[in-house]
Amino acid sequence: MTTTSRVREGLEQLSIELPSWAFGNSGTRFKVFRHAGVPRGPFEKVLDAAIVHRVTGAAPSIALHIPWDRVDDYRELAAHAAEHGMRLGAINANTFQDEDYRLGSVAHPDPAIRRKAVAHLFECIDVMDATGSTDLKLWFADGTNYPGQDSIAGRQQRLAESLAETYERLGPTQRMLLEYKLFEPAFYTTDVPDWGTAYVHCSQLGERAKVVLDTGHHALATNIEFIVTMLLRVDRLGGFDFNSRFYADDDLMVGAADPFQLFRIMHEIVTAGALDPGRGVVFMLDQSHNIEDKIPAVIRSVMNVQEATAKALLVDADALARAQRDGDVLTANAVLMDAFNTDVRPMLAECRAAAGIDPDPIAAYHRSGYADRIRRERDGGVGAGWGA
Ligand code: RM4
Ligand code: MN
Repeated sequence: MTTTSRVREGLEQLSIELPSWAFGNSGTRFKVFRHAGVPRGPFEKVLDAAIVHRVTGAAPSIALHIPWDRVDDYRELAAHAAEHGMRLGAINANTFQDEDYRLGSVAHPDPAIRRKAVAHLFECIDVMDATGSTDLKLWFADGTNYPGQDSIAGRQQRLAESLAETYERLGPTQRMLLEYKLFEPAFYTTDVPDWGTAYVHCSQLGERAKVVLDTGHHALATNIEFIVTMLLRVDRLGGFDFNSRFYADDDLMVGAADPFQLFRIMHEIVTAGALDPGRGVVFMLDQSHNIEDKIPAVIRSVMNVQEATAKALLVDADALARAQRDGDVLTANAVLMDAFNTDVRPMLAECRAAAGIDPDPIAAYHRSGYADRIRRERDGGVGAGWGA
C-alpha cells in the first residue's frame, strides 16, 4: 500500500463529533460576547454543525447538552439532523447549574439531592432512547473547597452508588462515558479528578463504562499520550473531548496551542488501531469560541485533527520498530519527527478533492454565503449555556 493510500484510508475512518455548545454565545466568567447569527435553538445548532460537515466531510455527528438543548420532541430533532446529513451523538448531562448543586450532585451529602441528580441522568437516557444516541457523557462539578468540608471516602461511595444506579438503567447498546477533570469548580478535592479515579469507577460498573479524556483537564506538563495508551490497553478509552490550552481548561481550538501534543496523541491512537470506529473511541470537540468566528473556528479545529492524524499515519512504523529494537534512540526519534514535520496540507487537499469536496474547507465556507445568511436571518441567538 502506498503511503498516500494508507493516509487516505486512515483519514476516511476518522470522524469528529461537534459540540452543540460551540455554536452558541459564550465567554469567560467576565463577559459573554454576542456574535451575530448564532443559533436560536438546537435545530439551528444542528444546521451549523451540518455546514461544518458539508465542507470538511469529516464531522457527521453533533453532541447535545441537556438542558441547554432541551426540545419538546427529540425524535423530531434527530429527524432534522438526519435530513441534513447529521447524527445526534453523545448526550452530555448537566448537574452543575442548579441551586441545589452547591455542594455537589451525585455525591452530595443529602440523598434527596443525589436522587434529583440521578433523575436528571435518567432523563438524559430517555433522550438517548428518543434520539438513538448511544453515549451518555458525564462530567461532574462535584468536589469540595476546604479540607474537612466532607468525607472524601463518603463522597466516593455516594458517587459509586449513583453511577451504578445510572449504569443499570442503560440499554444493552448504550454506554456511559465518564469524564475526569483535575479541578474547577472545586478547588480542594474533585470527585473525579483523574483517569485513575474514572477508570476505577468504570471498571466496577461494567464494560460499557468508559473514560473520556478532555485534553484541557490535566495538570500542566501531564503526558496525555501516556494516559491514552494506558486506557487503550485496558479497552477503557471511550473518547476525547479535544480542545487546547495554555493554562487551565482554556477550551481553545484543538491543535492551536500544541500541535505536537495532538500529533503524539494521534500517534498512539494510530499505533493501537484505534482509528477504527469498531474500537469505540469517539473523537469529540469540547471548545468555546469566545472572540473568534464560531463556525470557521470549528472547521479549523476539524482540519487540525485531520492534519495531526495524517502526520500520525505517515509515521514509518517499520522503521520506528527497527530503531526501537536496535536501541537507536536518535533514529527512532527522527522517524517520528520526520512525520511530524511533513507538510500534510497538500495531501489532505488531494484527499478532499478525491472525496468530492473543496480542497479548502474554510474558503468553501466563506464562499457558501452561509455566514451572511445566518447574520441576516437570525436575531437573538442563544447562549451556549453557562453564564450566557
Ligand atoms: C466541563 C467538561 C464538559 C463540558 C462542560 C461544559 O468542563 O469539559 O465536557 O460539557 O465543561
Ligand atoms: Mn469536556
